[in-house]
Amino acid sequence: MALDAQRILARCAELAAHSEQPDGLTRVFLSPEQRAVNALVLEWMRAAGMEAALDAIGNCVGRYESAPPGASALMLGSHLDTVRDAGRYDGMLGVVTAIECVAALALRRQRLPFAIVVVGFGDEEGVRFGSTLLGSRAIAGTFDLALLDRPGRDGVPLREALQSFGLDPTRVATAAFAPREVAAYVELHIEQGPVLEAEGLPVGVVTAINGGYRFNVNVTGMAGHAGTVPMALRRDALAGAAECIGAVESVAGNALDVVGTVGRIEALPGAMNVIPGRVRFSLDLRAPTDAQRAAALADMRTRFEAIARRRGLALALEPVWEASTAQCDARLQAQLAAAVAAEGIGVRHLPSGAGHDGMALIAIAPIGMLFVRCTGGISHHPDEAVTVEDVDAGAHVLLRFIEAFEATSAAP
Ligand code: HGY
Ligand code: MN
Ligand code: MN
Repeated sequence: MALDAQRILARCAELAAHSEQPDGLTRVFLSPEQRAVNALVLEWMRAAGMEAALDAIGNCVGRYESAPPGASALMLGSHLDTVRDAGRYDGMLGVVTAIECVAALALRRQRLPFAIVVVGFGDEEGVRFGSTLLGSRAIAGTFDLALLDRPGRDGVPLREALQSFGLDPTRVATAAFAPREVAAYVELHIEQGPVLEAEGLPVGVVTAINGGYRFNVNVTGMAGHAGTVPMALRRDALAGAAECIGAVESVAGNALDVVGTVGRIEALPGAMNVIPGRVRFSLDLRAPTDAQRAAALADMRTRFEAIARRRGLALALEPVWEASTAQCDARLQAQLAAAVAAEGIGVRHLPSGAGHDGMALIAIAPIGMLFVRCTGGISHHPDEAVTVEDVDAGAHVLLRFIEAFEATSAAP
């Protein structure tokens, strides 16, 4: 089958070298590092027999034509951007493995009755602009043009960042695929959790991608002199935020499978001898069902408001992003499970607590995901790791799935 797992790992290492930080991996949307990585990925796509180019929002898009030409496509891929201080497989493994599978088909001059489109999405993590899935939403035709005015963490609006990258913000809509063009979207990704390792399995079939909210929570009190304002007279925004963050942990901790995370906090004016008057912290809240997620949010909101009232603070939740739980198509799950079994591997179905581009692509096509075991379930961390044997198993399962793929329904 000419799949080369060592080459997959070497290419992930090559991509990891393009980082904005000298001592670790951070690669954000529309950065010079993304430009370098795009050039490599487009080159690998072409070498694998694909027509490849950047689309209007900076995704790498490669097409391996069907025979006869012009058929709808099985879309594969994952994202090329990373979180801060990231691992080198979250996203990249899926893109490089998909390219490796197409290269194996091309080597055999094998054409299929459907096209294969491989996408390296430019922004899934949302690190620079807060809102996530920007690349896959553009492909799905659900990109919110209002986001073009959203400033990134560096203050540069998305519109300007696209222009500086050499892209025309007025053409973002041209990146969209019509539902009839995409028979299914299937993504290989590291599990980013401990289940496969705990059960001694190299791969697993994903049942659903948990939905999520992202908010900025703005807390406003009264700045003041740290030495003169008595404790009972303070309206300390940071002390109030700290109590709210405790409420995030207790609400999520008491609700089955709900997870709540505060990943970032800013306190102003930020001097040691000034009582913080303003605080902004992030809230990432997820659950297996939309109902569980909404109930947890309502509980958190009630507790935040009670804390704010008691402390004389103003509090506002600023929505940044929301995505519903995305169910993986049952027929795609069955086809992936058949490929796993055909490779002599036990079949394990499991949900994804992490978000993925399939949450956007489900708008135009049925979605499926194949997880690859990662060491200790560690991810979003430099210690993220996979074994060459598991990468080899993932690639062989994916290629077997591709060769046996039967288009299921059209767009849901
Ligand atoms: O946050 C997530 O779940 C994904 O890594 N974007
Ligand atoms: Mn991630
Ligand atoms: Mn990912």
